[in-house]
Amino acid sequence: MNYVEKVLENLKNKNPNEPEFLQAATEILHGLKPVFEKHPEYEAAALLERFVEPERVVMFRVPWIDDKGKVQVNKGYRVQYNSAIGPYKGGLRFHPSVNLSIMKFLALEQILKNSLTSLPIGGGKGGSDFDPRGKSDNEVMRFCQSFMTELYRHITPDRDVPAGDIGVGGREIGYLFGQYKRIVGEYKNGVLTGKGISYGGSLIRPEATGFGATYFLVEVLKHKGESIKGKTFALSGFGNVSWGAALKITELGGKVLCISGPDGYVHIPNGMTKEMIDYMLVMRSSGRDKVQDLADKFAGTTFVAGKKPWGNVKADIYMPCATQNEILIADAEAIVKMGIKIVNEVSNMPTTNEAMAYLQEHGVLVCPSKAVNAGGVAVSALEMSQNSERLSWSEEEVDAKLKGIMANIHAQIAKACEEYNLGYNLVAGANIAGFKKVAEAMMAQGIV
Ligand code: 2IT
Repeated sequence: MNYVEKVLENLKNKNPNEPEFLQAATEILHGLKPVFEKHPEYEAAALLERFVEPERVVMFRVPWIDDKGKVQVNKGYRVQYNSAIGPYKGGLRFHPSVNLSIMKFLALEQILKNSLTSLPIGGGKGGSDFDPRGKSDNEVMRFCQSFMTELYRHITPDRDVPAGDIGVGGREIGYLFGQYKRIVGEYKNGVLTGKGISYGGSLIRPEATGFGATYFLVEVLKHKGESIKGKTFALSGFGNVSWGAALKITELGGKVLCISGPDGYVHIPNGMTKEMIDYMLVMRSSGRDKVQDLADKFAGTTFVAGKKPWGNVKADIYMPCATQNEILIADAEAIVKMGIKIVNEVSNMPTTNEAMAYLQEHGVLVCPSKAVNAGGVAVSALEMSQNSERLSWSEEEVDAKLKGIMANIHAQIAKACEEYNLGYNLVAGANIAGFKKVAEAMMAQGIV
């Protein structure tokens, strides 16, 4: 058995109840095989054994009192996975599905994603199984305050810098920051990113993940001698990420033919208008979590209950923007059958390993999420820079930097593909390009 397979076997034996974590680890480690063939010194330093083991995992109780006066208890997590190239950096997810496996998969992906941005940020992730759906503003505030009352002792602007993810947006970051400031008694706004503009947030951070995903796609299309203008898109989700993507795609002359939610998808045959895209924010902040609201409000749209867009909406490019494992093997088969040529993954790990293999074997170009969605965390790192120098940059400045970062990620991946003879396999190239810098930093820093 080769080195990578040995480490993977051991990982499976030691973490048998963590399917999402093992899925991400398998995908990444298989992609890294050529690196270890080229660098036998990595095996001697047990680099991979150290890379897959988180530096630290914090799990804690989050007690809070709901509006009826009843005591509620949730689980809280922070996975501080790898700090070889910078302080731990990654979002907080509040969703009932959150467990240790999901936290570890997200944190592991985040290490390579953050490395790809070329900015000095390590990998981390956190969150809670708290369900924000149907909660009042006061309940969300009390929950966030309790969550931070434990988390604060594990984070500082130089140690670990959380941000948002599913279920954590500007409102939650505000409450979390308020409580952090109150406990430590100092104004350290670099401890969280995704803040409001009035207290140290960065312009373009809300748009960054969706804009970055579109800028990455622009590079991929350029490589093929094409552009976004006139192309049609099927998006899933209707949160912050798909909102930003819909905005930028539409601005660049593409047409967004659908978005989706847990209740089904909405087909928009003429493409989303600016009013519809703006309405996504209203739907999200309503806390209803129903995409049907869009079809109820706008004529010329159709709500399809209980279905995903994949294989049902014909478009040039598919962009999953909802959550992990939204493209299963049956969806992959439907995608191939429909003749879809590009899947631009935006949500973290939207495709199962089986579905990914099927898509690639059948000639679908998959742009991997750890590269495609890196614009979000990249602008978070730019927010940290602005906080450090106590200045705010203009919208144009941040957007130009984001574009440059996404183009650079594409260039790094293309270079890794060339170096390792991978053709234009962006999935394999992204793993290798992201890992390279982390591996070099870990080797330089000794056995830690
Ligand atoms: O998955 C992600 O990259 C995020 N949720 C953003 C993380 C961040 O620190 O901005």
